[in-house]
Amino acid sequence: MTAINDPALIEAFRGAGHVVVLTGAGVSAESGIATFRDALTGLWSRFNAEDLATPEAFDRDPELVSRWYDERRCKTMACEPNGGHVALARLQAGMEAAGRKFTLITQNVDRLHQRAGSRDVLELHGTLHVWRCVGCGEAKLESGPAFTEFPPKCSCGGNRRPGVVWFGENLDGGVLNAAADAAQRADLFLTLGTSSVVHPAAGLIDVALGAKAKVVEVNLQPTAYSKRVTWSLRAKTGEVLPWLVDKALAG
Ligand code: BV8
Ligand code: ZN
Repeated sequence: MTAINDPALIEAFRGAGHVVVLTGAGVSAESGIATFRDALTGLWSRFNAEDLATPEAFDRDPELVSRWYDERRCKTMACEPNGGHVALARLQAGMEAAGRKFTLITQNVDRLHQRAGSRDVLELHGTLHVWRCVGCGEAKLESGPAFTEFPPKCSCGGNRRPGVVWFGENLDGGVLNAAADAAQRADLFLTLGTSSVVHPAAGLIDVALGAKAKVVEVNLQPTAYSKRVTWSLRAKTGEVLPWLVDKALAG
């Protein structure tokens, strides 16, 4: 545990030529979006996230799985970005205005970072807001109300699935390479609101550590990386990030 006002932490922010950020579901928690492992409440509580978030689950019961994802899509649209999302967008704008580099990598599928103003976000696990046909591959942004049929159908007759990466599916190679490249080049790497158990996303922290970046973790619970990072803060990202970004961008 490190006191948040460690001057070396603020110095690391101010001196970083390239800041890289990895976010997880904890960053969206203060917007009212259940974290991935708490996502199954109410009628979904009898399921385990990992059991629904697989291609096998969709093949077995496309109606059930598409209902869960469309419910999450609609819930996300009703939520707002929180102070943590806004702070990260401010950090990107401030660093890029000063000619410094910034990369945001997210495991989240809710697009709250983009709604807060973050640009060029690397979405490792895709998004709830794009659905594609398993038949012809047509992909479309879905920003309307809940679907009326489950699974939603494509004009070709194929079933449409959420544009997320399920367990057992490969991540988009281009996105993963860009994320690994950024982690390799980071002077300062922030890992925010993630239990750091899902791979290859969590492996990006190893890449940053291996490349001798300074690493800051902000997470309510300790993780397998908490003892290996430079600073590990047990705090809410929505509370800590606005303060940290103010300090980082001042002076
Ligand atoms: C793949 C989309 C090749 C769907 C998701 C190596 C080692 C071990 C396992 C593997 C490995 N390589 C591959 C695997 C298997 C698997 C995996 O990692 N399994 C885990 C469970 C062990 N990985 C894969 O299958 C990946 N594919 O590697 O392809 C391959 C191919 C075939 C066979 C093998 C390999 C694909 C993984 C992508 C899965 N899709 N999402 C959907 O969303 O439904 S992952 C899902 O988990 C979400 O995206 C989520 O973001 C992500 C990670 O979870 P977190 O974001 O960390 O969320 P979580 O709830 O866990 O934690 C939140 C944290 O926030 C908590 O610690 C909490 O304390 C904290 N918190 C809460 N509130 C706050 C807060 N912190 C701060 N402030 C707050 N306010
Ligand atoms: Zn189709």
